[in-house]
Amino acid sequence: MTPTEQILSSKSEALIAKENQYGAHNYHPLPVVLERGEGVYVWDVDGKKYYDFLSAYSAVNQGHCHPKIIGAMVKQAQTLTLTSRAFYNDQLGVYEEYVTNYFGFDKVLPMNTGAEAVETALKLCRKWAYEVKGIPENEAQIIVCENNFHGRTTTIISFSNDESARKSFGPFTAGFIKIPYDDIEALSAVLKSTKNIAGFLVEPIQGEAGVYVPADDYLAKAKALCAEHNALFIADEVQTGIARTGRLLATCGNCSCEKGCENKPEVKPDILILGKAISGGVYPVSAVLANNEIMNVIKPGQHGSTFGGNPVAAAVAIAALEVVKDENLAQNAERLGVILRKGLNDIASRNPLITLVRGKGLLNAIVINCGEDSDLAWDICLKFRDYGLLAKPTHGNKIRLAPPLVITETQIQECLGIIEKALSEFE
Ligand code: IF1
Repeated sequence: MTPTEQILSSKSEALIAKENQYGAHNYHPLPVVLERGEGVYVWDVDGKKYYDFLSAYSAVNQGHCHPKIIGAMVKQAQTLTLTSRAFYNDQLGVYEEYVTNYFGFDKVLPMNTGAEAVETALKLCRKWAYEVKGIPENEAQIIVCENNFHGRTTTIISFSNDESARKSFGPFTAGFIKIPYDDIEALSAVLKSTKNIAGFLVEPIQGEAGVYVPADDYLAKAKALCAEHNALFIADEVQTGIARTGRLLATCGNCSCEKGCENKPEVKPDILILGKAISGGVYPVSAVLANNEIMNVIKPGQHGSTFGGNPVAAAVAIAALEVVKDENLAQNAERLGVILRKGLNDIASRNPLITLVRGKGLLNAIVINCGEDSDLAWDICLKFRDYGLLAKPTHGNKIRLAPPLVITETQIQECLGIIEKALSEFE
């Protein structure tokens, strides 16, 4: 039985119709039209309040419209927004010093979107492979994992195995080798098979694939294997970074400190890719960090972007990263993630609809007892919506549950109540 759904207001319907008529149909949003966000809450155009359990795919870790980040944006936006990199500006160097010290790297290459940062990392890795490692020109191979998600550019979808992301977008970029995720033997075998491996690009947790958390020692072993074979360990922390998984970076191993990779050199990436919450979801900011022997292969005029490193991005990112430390968001995510997963497992013990709970920190997912092509997870998300919680299925039968990291334990308990109540209507 599909429970009756919340009726959309004429105001919502009209705005949805506008998007359908004038916007490309490249998304299938949940039928809710939002007009305001604050902290863990968003409101629709009719004033109904919701818990945001998607956090714009982990971009608003600091909560919607965080006053400190908004204040930094407004102040800089009223002063100087964009110079291009044809000239220096008074914000970029200050940000570059701040973010490289924050994560423990020599240099940063500032970009705007996550996909741009991934593309930048791939180019950097290839250039290092030819000019430092000595791989013959155009022979570089980069290892990636099956069921990866790194963005939607033509090169990135070239190494995706998601047919809906690839179909009719060829021809594709060569130079990538796919291996199973969380399989150290497979990585070792490819690294031994050829001297032309430039690097290994991996998500510390596969978000889009349904929040797959690898074995505890996977990343450390992968990093060690890459070092043994002089290949670069490239961590895509666009979604898992910035305190989302209960530590500043998911590649930090098991510490809940704020010092990032410095504390866990055995899993410190050679190239770190950040995006989304590096700006608190306020402005498109992404970043590629590396030490000099890698980053210095890029010379003037060899890479860049109009908005990359603009003054507003610089000011916003400093504020967003300060909030992460000032408000102990990594520790909060760690503590509340344990409480959330325990609560979800308790619900699963009473309701067979949840077959699995998985995640780390406040990046979690429940697997629903249905096929990947079933509409049940979607219908459950509609019912979550009716009861005041917004979430969305990923790959059919998994529902990602990822609230802003500023959420409180009381709010987590209230959301567990909403989740159980909604699920009970499908029993
Ligand atoms: C969509 C997914 C999440 C990312 C990782 C790079 C990027 C992303 C690990 C690219 C972006 C976004 C893209 C957005 C939905 C969302 C997403 F469902 F697509 F896969 F989060 F899991 N690396 N992820 O997760 O960053 O260019 O988007 O700034 O495309 O629908 P971007």
